[in-house]
Amino acid sequence: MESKLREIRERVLGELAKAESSAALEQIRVGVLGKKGELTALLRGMGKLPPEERPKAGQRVNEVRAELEGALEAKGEEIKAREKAARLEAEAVDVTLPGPARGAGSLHPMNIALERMIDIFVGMGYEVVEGPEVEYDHYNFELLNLPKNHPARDAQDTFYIDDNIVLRTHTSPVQARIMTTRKPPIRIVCPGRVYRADEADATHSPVFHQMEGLVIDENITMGDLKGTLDEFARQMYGEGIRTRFRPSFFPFTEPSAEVDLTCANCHGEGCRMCKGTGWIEVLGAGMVNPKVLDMCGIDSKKYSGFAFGMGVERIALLKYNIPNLRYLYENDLRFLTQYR
Ligand code: 2U9
Repeated sequence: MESKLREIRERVLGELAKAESSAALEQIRVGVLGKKGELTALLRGMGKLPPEERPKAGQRVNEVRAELEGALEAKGEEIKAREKAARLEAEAVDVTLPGPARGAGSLHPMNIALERMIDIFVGMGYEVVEGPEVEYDHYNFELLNLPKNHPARDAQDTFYIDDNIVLRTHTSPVQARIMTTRKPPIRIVCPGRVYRADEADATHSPVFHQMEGLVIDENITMGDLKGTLDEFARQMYGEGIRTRFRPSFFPFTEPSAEVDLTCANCHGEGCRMCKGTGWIEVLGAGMVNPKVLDMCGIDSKKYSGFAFGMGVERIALLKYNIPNLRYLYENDLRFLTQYR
């Protein structure tokens, strides 16, 4: 029995010295200490010994068992540490490597166009003014000579909050507010979001953007308006782009004009884009109706002024040759990233 015990001890210690993985260690442990292990079998076989030898033999087996358990544990710690070190090395991360590049955003093409528009007018001495999108009927309609029965006030065309409050249908109320609070000279542009109860299509959207301008001083004439819009057209679309005024009607201006620009596609020759006319309709304008000046508290005998209005989306579509308004609203990066 003692020789068998020694043989097991020597062999197991030898195997342990050579073991290199947790799996190999476990195999050794099961082979000697497990339910069917050699030491376990030895303990079971003690029944065959004479009774007086059993306590001594039991003690010896337990001594060897304790020694092997200790050796297994020590070896286990050693292997675990080695395996951990190997794993750390294999999984090492180079924290100095550059991360994934973060894509830089860019301005929306409509805002690129709007910033250009604003720059041009600021360059001519205009001030930029903004106002509320939820507006009183008084500023949106009444002061602009759009009286109670005017068709533009119809709920078919205008979003009403209540009887007296609307989503502004143009940025004109911003100018009306300025006229009621300041004395001339006034020279402002008013960009912003406006709302109309329109069905969306290639050229209409219920939410769109306008930029309107207003100049009021002594001796302001239609010639000033024409010169101003000529300069705007030239700076926005290039040399050789001229304006053409056609008579029109707006309640807030008198006289009023629809303003066309030379077709930038054919330089006035006539093409598909301008339907052969050589002109593209781009904005509206006129001399501020004296009735509007007086309603806003500005003496129409002393002062005169001009005003104009344009759709920012329309200006952007023309500038970038974009065929459909919807491209501006779909936020498809394949479209947006073309304009930086
Ligand atoms: C005040 C007095 C006059 C602003 C004007 C237009 C002509 C015009 C349209 C262009 C295309 C609107 O965006 S659009 O649909 N605008 O034709 N707007 S004159 O006249 C004013 C504004 C404020 C106090």
